[in-house]
This record gives sequence, structure tokens and C-alpha cells, in this order.
Amino acid sequence: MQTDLDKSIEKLKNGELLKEKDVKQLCAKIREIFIEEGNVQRIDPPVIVVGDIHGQLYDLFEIFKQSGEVGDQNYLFLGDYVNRGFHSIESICLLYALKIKNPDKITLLRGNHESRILTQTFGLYDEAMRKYGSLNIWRYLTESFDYMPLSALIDEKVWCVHGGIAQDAKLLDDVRALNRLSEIPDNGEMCELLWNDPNEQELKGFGESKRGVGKEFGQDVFAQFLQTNNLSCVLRAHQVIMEGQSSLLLIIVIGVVIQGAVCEVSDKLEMRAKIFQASENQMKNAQTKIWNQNPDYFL
Ligand SMILES: [Mn+2]
Repeated sequence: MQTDLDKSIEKLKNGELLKEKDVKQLCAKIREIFIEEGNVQRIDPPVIVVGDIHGQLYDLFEIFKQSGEVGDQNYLFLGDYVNRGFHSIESICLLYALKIKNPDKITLLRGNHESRILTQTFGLYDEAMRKYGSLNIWRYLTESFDYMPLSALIDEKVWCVHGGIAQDAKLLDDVRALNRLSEIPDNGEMCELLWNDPNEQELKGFGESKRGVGKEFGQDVFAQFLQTNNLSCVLRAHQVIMEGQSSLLLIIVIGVVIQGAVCEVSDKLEMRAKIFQASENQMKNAQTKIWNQNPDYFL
């Protein structure tokens, strides 16, 4: 028999919106799952790592089509599910529903856009008003964001985070010790994990970020962090490089930018970028074009 959850997944996969009460229920359920997860959530390989989705539902469909359904494959999403694209609500609801169905097969980290402030400026708030005529959906979703894990660790060796290394969290244990159940603060460790960027020029240590929030960190910080924590690699997202046709999806293995790609991490921790073809449907999305012409690099 098809459960309510299966029905919701089917609807979302058809590009349909859920009823308000169903979104409310998804958000309540997902909080119970998130709260059991750590600030450095452990993950076993193999896993497919995916960068910023930003409401691009049809690109999300394409990823599942090309790389396999959740359940057949393990997935790790690096945050920034909402804002910018036209389908923030459908995208995050689909990811929540899939995680509720397969809690161990899909990990959803928090990005800097999973916040009350950024959603009020960059799309989710307006989308909730436009599609549901009330703010309830925005409220349910932003409350659920407060419970999302901050980072993940694949096989003790590959640390994954939306932004980067935080100045006052030199050890993974420092990250583990944070109390994350809140709105993203505008400074401090939790803020920096979700906002910081690597600086590939001369910078030593930490410096100011062009974004106005968070910091940039030098290659020396990165090398030290790997050594101290006995890691082989850091995987992160967050930066949007505007050269592709359509997709905002991006993963940066520190130092190497993999654009429009998902990153497959094998059980031997070998990494392979899989170049991702933006969906036909998404190519027609006018808003995507606008973002391409007008790169908003700093948010
Ligand atoms: Mn981001």
C-alpha cells in the first residue's frame, strides 16, 4: 500500500506542490531526524556529493536520473537548497521526504542560505507567499533549517562543509562541541563554517571576506587543518562560478573547482567529478539566465 510519504514523493517528482499540512508534517518529522545527527555527521563511502541546488528542481531530477535514485545510491548534499531558483519549496520538500524515507542514505548539510535573513531577500519568503498565500510554509521550513547538521566526515578522511574552515574551530572536536540549534549567527564558528571561502592567492591565515560575512582562509590554514585532523581532503560548495550554461551546481575540492558536477567518492575515497548536463527544462528557466548574466558572486 502506498503511504502518505510515498504519495508526497510521487507528487513532488511530478513537479507538484504539497498541501500546507503535508509540508508542516515533513518539517516536524525531519527535525526529529536532524536532531539525532552530529555537527560532524559520519558517512560511509561510496557517496555522491552534490553542491548548491538553489531551487533548481529539474536539475535535482536530472542528478537522480543520471547518478541513481536515493536508496540505490548514498547522497550527501552540501547545502543551499533554497533561494534564487523558482522551485525552492518543491526542492527542499523532495529532499526532506526522501530523507524521511531513507534516513541513512541521504545527508543534508546546512548552507548559508538556509537562514531566515537570506530567505527573506533571495527568494524562499516570496515563493512561500506567492504559492501558499501565507508565511506558514516559510516559518516551518526556516525552523527546520536550525536542526540541519553543519558538516560531514566520510570514512574519517574527507571532511565536507558548505563554506570552509572556521578560525576558532581548528579541531573537528571544536565543530562537534558547537550548539547549532539556532539561526545562523552573523559571526563566530557556526557562521564561518557556512560562509568562509578559501583564498588561493597570497593570504596567510585568515582575512576579510569580500562577502561582508565570514572570512577567507589561506592555503596554510587549509594544510594545517588537514594535518591536525588527519584528513586527506575537504569538499565544499558555496562559490558560484558563472561560466556554465545553466546550472549553479558547483563543488570545490579545495584548490580545484568542479563546476556543474557532482562528485563521486568511491569506497576507496577516490574522487571523480561527473559532469552534469543541465536539464532541458531548467535551460528554459528565465531566472537562471538572469543569474548567469549577473553573477552574484558574493552571496
Ligand atoms: Mn552558499
